[in-house]
Amino acid sequence: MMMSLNCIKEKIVSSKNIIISTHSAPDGDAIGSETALAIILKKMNKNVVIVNQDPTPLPLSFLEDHAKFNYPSTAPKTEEALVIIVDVNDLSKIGEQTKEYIDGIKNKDIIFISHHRTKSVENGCSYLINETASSTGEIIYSLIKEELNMDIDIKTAEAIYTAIISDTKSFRYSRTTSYSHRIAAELIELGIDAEKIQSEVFGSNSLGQLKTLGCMLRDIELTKSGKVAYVYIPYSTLNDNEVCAAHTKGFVNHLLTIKGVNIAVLFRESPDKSIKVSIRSKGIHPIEELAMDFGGGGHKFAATFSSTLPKEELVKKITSELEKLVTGK
Ligand SMILES: [Mn+2]
Repeated sequence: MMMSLNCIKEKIVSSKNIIISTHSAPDGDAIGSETALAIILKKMNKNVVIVNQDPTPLPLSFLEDHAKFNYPSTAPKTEEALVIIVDVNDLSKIGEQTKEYIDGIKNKDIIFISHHRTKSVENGCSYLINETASSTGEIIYSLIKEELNMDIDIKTAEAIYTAIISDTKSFRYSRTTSYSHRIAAELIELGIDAEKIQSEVFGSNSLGQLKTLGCMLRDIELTKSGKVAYVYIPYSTLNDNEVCAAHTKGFVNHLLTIKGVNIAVLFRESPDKSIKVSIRSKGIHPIEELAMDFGGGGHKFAATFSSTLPKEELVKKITSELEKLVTGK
């Protein structure tokens, strides 16, 4: 069932216990949205518990002062709750143990709040999906301001700002709108230190991360047209530099900065030998369908999937599909 912001408000008002969760390997939009929502719901005297499968990534650890993050094993159990899952719309993406934790709540309503397109809807779950929002943080802002009529304090403002800059890469991506900028302007007027948050989110690389990035940059290739850039990162590169997969997030965007390139693809080998494929498009050629054909998805111009095809076959298949797309041949 699709749901409006107003219906979510009613659910929140009539619930005492609220569980907040998000996708595994959470990013800035996920953690920022959870944090902002948790602060506001606490102010509304709700019992709020955030339950995440995975730890908060290091660059976002400053938000751990703003809200408490629990794992499924340590989160207090409850018999009855409203479950709000942000930045994702699929129970299979919140992590096995988190799903078990939620399954264990006897009486519950589950609401997904996200800006990711829904492929399927689950029975008994409600969805608020706004595909035009730059980030889930933007939807949370609307919920807080327009429906809950709550004031945004500094900590909430920092969390929302983190969510928006994370998903727009500091207002650079195509889904950034005047609304995104207006929200940011308001948050800055509230007194957040935007520069500090920017450097927390984007300036917290480890040495290993930069070395991994260096290896990747060295190996970039272009297709014949020069419009598709791609690169393969073997698992050994991550392992040698003591870097986990989450730390390569955003690497693919470097490929898009090559002049003339319209589509970038990062192939990253996982420990189990499968290959995670991240595709980014500058906003001319939609690539979501291709990712969906391989069982993945995302947004029109940014999508991912995993494949167990052998490396050579997969790279050839994807780059030639994309080459066809950009050359129209
Ligand atoms: Mn997001």
